[in-house]
Amino acid sequence: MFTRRAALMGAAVVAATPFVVSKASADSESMDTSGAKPVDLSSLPRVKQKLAVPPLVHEHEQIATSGPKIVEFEMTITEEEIEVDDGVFMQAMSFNGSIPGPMMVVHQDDYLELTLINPEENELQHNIDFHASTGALGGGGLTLINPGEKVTLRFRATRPGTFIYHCAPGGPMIPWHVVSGMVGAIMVLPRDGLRDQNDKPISYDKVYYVGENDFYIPKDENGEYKRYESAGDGYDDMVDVMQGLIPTHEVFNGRVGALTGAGAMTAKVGQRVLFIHSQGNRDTRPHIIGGHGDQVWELGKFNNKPDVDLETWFIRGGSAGAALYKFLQPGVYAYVNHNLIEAVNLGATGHIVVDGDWDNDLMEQVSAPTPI
Ligand SMILES: [Cu+2]
Repeated sequence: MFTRRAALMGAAVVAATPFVVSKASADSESMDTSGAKPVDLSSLPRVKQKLAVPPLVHEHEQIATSGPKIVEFEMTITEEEIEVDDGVFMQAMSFNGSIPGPMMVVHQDDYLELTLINPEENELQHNIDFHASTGALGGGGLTLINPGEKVTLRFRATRPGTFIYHCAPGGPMIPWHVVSGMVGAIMVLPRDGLRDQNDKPISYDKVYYVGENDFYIPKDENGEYKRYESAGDGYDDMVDVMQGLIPTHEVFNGRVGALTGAGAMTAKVGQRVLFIHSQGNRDTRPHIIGGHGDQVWELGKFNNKPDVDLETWFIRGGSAGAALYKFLQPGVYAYVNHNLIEAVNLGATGHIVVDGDWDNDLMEQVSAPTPI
């Protein structure tokens, strides 16, 4: 039968971007699991969870108060131009309209059930690869959808930790979609909550999700950043920049300065804040200037004991880590990628504004600057 889907899979989605489908062959990335035994989950409770826009994270229990359930999420894929820095634009792709995509939180042994929507007005095929899931390219082989389609995937969250998810529609589409913004993260909490280095229960007062992205925005012959009509229109130029492996921008939450000023993170002295940090493509090294990581799950996986008292931690490209810090002094803390060129010149800087009383025992200016 010649369906609309078959037409889209086999031919160009849009005449202007014929490379899109010819390189992202649906056949090689899709998987048929129709012969598998059915599983009966009808006895499990279902919860619909609304997502928050990063750096915020949706409401959740740290310790599960009931048994495993099916947690339903819905995300819509967007293809739209964003402003990465003042006057610098990129044809971005994103999960649910934010870069990074929203953080999803479940408990170990819950089932995460995602409905992914690719609206008619989009031009490209997309899917989702959950690093927290098992099989079928992390779900990528079961979720490839054309514009005008939606798909629902369910997986059991068997391993606790923070994990990224990203679009991976095949071949050279994979890095292109990822560096165009299609990365997010999930946190699978142990059912009885987090534990510190001594195996004692530990909790957080606040949680923030910082998603770091490397962008590769082409310039014209005069050195000015270029703008394009659509993502496909800028594809060839962007690949040229990508092949050099030097990003033009390295940003937190989609834009230079997204987490400063009105977008700054906040805390109070005495509060424990959990920072989840993801990077889908490139290594990075978060650091809180003037603070520490009290407990850091650098690899993001909660079955490993956290490291303690860290100054800087390492997030491998393709992973998400978690750092817990109890703020002890008020002030404006810079949260940076401690490759300082990337932090200051390329954009990877955020702020945490912390209220409270200064502690002279921890630090005091013994004498103010004065002429020698
Ligand atoms: Cu995509």
